[in-house]
Amino acid sequence: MVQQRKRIAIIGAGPSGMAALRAFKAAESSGAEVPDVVCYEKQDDWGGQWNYTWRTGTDRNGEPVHSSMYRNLWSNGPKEALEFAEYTFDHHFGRPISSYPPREVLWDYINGRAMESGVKESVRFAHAVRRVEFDEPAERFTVTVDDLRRKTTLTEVFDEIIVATGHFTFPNVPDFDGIETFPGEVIHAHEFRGAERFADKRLLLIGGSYSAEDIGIQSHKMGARQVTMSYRSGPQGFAWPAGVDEVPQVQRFDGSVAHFVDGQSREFDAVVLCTGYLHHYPFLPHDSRIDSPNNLYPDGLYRGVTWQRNPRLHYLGAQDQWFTFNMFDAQAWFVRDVILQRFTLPDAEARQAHIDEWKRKYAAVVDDDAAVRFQGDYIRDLIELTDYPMFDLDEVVETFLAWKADKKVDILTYRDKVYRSVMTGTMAAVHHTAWMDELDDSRERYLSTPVGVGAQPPR
Ligand code: FAD
Ligand code: NA7
Repeated sequence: MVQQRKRIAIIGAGPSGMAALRAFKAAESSGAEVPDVVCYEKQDDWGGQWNYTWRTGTDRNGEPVHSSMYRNLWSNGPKEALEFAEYTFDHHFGRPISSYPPREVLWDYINGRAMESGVKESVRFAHAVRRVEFDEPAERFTVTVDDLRRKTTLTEVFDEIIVATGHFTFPNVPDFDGIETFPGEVIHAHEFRGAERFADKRLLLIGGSYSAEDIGIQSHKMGARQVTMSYRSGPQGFAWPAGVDEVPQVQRFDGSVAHFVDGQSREFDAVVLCTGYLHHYPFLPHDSRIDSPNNLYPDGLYRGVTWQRNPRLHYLGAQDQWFTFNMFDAQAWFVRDVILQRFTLPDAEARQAHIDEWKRKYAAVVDDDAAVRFQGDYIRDLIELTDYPMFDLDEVVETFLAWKADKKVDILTYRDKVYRSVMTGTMAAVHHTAWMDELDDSRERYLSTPVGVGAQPPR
């Protein structure tokens, strides 16, 4: 009897889905027999967060706009901390580039690797996955997908599913007393596309994490009159420039005035909710969906990827992220090896014991430094089980810690700093223009040497 080739569906072609495509291709190139892999991506192109759209709300097909990118998005961590171990920045660009590239340049990098792998033909673009159902006796999934171009609905059957849809798409929108009386614009960071509109405005950002920080300094860069960030748990504590500061939680709004829990009040022109995102997987039945806050070890996933209740279902990139692209690689290689049966999954009890052990380790994480180390250890654990090239994770951790220290020194200039690649040993180039003075984020401008501009030392 002819054995049917296994069929695998990857849902989403952002960096996580692209890592999965690359992982299967790497196995195939080394002579392994690999399953039939189909990747569904609802956009017309891959790259997820790094594939920009100007649209907000819904896209031209009426689908929720993917992830939460903005025009002036620059990497908020050093590229040396996200570099792929088997496709380096030096290899892609042919020369050293700076440590904090803008969005288009990072898209170029991940696109370059995926193009080199020749995996585009496995992606069905403009295909939105609507439903995934598991037939228990047959041990197979039926996937219902809308072809958004042809306006048809298809169902296909798969043996295993890899969910790679990201978790920074569906905004967490809490309610605040009286916010309906605020006369100005109220948006969530998900809808933010550029800070130019906040020039000369008094802006309130609610939230105390990356989005508040970055949209705050972008707005300062673009000439906001005043930027106020309101935190719930604790201040971010950076040495903010004049015109930017932090206050505690909003208690209520009264028209354009926000009152804070410490008794002070301020008037604002616009509000951006930087209150994070929800894990939301509308195409999955509830018992297969991650239900977790944004953290480093969402519950229910063996080794952070394989759904405990049904180990034929896998998630990539479901964690909060210090490490990104190289973590997605480690996860993708591991999931691939589970699917190829190079790694034998232990029974449910042993898997649960492993989950519990890592949850205990995570519970002992007390600060950001420990969190970075925890994620480094998590990645090491995965890579040790696969043939993904091991890299010096301790050194990447040190890069993260240096990045955090740079941010403490000056939140406006940290992106001018340079780091050494852990993969190649190459020192990054100093960018031709300081980040605060750079108003053009294009790849073309980034890779050019503008006339009259020499490489400047970091400020
Ligand atoms: P995504 O990039 O979100 O990609 C998911 C893909 O799945 C999308 O293409 C989407 O269209 C597709 N999809 C979703 N649902 C369906 C469906 N039902 N059917 C078909 N396709 C579907 N990381 C860094 O390393 N550096 C940074 O500077 C950085 N900055 C960030 C800034 C912001 C504002 C945000 C939100 C994130 C940032 N990140 C950063 C983290 C970023 O999420 C990761 O770098 C990376 O993009 C995650 O990849 P992903 O593939 O898991 O998800
Ligand atoms: P995060 O990192 O998940 O942070 C969400 C923030 O929103 C965090 O500071 C929360 O406060 C805050 N929050 C959530 N609910 C509320 C309410 N009700 N009131 C006040 N504040 C609230 O999301 P980000 O968007 O900043 O970053 C996501 C990714 O984008 C990240 O990976 C970056 O690379 C870019 P808390 O601290 O929990 O008290």
